[in-house]
Amino acid sequence: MNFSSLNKKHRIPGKLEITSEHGGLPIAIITNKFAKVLVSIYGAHVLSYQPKGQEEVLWMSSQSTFEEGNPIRGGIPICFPWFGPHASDSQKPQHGFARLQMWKVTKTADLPGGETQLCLSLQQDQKLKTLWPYSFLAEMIITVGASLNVAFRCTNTSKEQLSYTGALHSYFTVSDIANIKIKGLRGSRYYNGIGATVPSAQEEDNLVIQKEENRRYIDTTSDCIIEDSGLSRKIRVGKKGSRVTVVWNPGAEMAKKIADMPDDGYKTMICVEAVNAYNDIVVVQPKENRTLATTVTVES
Ligand code: TA6
Repeated sequence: MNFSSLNKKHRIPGKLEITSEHGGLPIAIITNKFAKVLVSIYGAHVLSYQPKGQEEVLWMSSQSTFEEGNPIRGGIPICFPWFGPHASDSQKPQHGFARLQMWKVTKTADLPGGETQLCLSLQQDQKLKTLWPYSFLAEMIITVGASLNVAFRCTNTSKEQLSYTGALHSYFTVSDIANIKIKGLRGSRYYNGIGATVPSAQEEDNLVIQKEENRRYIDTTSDCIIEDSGLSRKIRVGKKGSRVTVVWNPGAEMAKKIADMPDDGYKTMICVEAVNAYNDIVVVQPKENRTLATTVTVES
């Protein structure tokens, strides 16, 4: 990776630099009047979001490897073109291949309101064709303003209809899992875990996390709010282009089995994910596109 030519083409003085951190992976550092955001070009993966004067919002594992070939544990991974294990071939990577690819920087912009934007892209090549036969253009548009907006757009560049599942699998940092309430899911039906086939309904206003949770809420487009009494803050997680929300915390036992997560890592993280899966599989006709986006805002 030639950092100096990438920088020459795309840097925005005082606002966006592309540098090498985290084991040599190219990282875009965005700093503006709103926030500081780090984005790994590998995986088109937002690593860190720190609004001005605030604590870090995203959780990142201290044991993440930051090596090509491995997914990054934390931040905002993109799952595409499938969510979870591949439906018929367990040899194919969990959550698809997009988070395991080096993306291309296509554009950076200093927007009129002072927001900073970074656009990345990924296209089919011979290697990816063996994993997924469709021709596509995937784009990640990251906008740093009063909120962090991450938009994933997939354009069908093949001659036939394509379909996929996916997610913006956001990890949020919390003071302690015991201090949080998640609002916004009351009345929604969810599959409780990967294998569940009959949905349960959430009666409570607040979801509290007391054990491993892997809830897959269907038919919901609402914002979720993570209320953290320990940090006296609320994180609002909005989304577009998704009717499924997943809330995941591995709990104590599962966390021990996740190689790139500290044993006690589960205590300070919660995933609230904007998902396309189950009854929300994306179908795209040739030359058309679909966008999945999440917006993260810190509220006091
Ligand atoms: O979205 C929740 C989930 O699908 C869980 O089942 C869990 O496996 C998690 O994602 C993390 O997956 P990963 O492949 O990143 O370890």
